Amino acid sequence: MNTPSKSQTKPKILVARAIFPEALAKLQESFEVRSNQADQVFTPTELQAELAKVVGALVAGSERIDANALSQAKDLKVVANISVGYNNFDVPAMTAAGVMATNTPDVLTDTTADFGFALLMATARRITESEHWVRAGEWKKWSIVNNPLGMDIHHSTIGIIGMGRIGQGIAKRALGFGMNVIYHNRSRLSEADEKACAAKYVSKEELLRTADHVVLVLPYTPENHHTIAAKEIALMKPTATLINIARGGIVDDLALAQALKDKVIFAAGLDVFEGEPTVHPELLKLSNVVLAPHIASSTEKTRRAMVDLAIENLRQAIDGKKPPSLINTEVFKA
Ligand code: 8YV
Repeated sequence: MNTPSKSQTKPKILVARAIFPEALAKLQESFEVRSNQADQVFTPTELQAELAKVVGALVAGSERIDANALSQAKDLKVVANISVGYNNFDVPAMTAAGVMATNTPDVLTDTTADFGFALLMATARRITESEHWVRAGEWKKWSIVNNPLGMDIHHSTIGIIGMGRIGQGIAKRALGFGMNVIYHNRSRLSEADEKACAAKYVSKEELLRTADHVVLVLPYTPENHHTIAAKEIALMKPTATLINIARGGIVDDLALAQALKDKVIFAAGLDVFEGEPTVHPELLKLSNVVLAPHIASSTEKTRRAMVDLAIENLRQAIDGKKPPSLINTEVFKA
């Protein structure tokens, strides 16, 4: 960063959600920071007014960056997402406004793949349900056949929908459990990548029919809305589990709740929800679903790495350099 001299005024930036205090202090050395350490999510009107005052902003998935948010932002050069997924960005609107959009790929791949596996294990082996059983004093009812009986992970078939970096990370972990890996993706992987994951490409229908565990890791786009709804769940085995670490809206949560209630499938593990942080009340009533509050990337090390990468993107853009993870490359002019 070209640190401004004392006589120069520092560029103004917005940090729209609370970040680690040391990261904020570092930013304050180079920028005049409008921070939101109270972590109250801005309303669209507040966000629009905030963006009007700054040249750069650090945001998270809770901030929708669209034409409305950008309408007063005459000096804004960059919005850096602290997230790899960027369905909170209207990228064409950002490009039209000449605003660089950046995200945080790679730094969270392994942590998120670990979590996908953890959620799968918890769901298939009924770990949270078992904990409630213990806490409720039900253990005395233990018997060979009466305690929570789960589904096996090892040597079963895992079906991964969305085979990007995180999907491939999950596939590689599955190999350690002797699992058979099948996947479906917009485009087929290269032969080398398929080999590295020992993964077989199949249609979405075949995957749903044959997988013991279906894991969703695809990005949210309007075309992917309700990729998994009642019709798709009906194709799955009654012993199958469904894991969603992708985005809310990819699964029809009401249809899933109904299917779990009717035992159309065995169980589900969900880290993301339609309309989160609100969870569909029908899901909350069920014991055969493991619920997590969108924490797949949430380890201290990874969240710090995400914040650091987002800050690096912001700094480079404000300095007139190409940010390392620029999404709309056409906006950048050297
Ligand atoms: C973020 C995520 O924590 O990176 C992503 O796409 O879903 C999570 O890692 C979340 O989006 C907050 O911005």
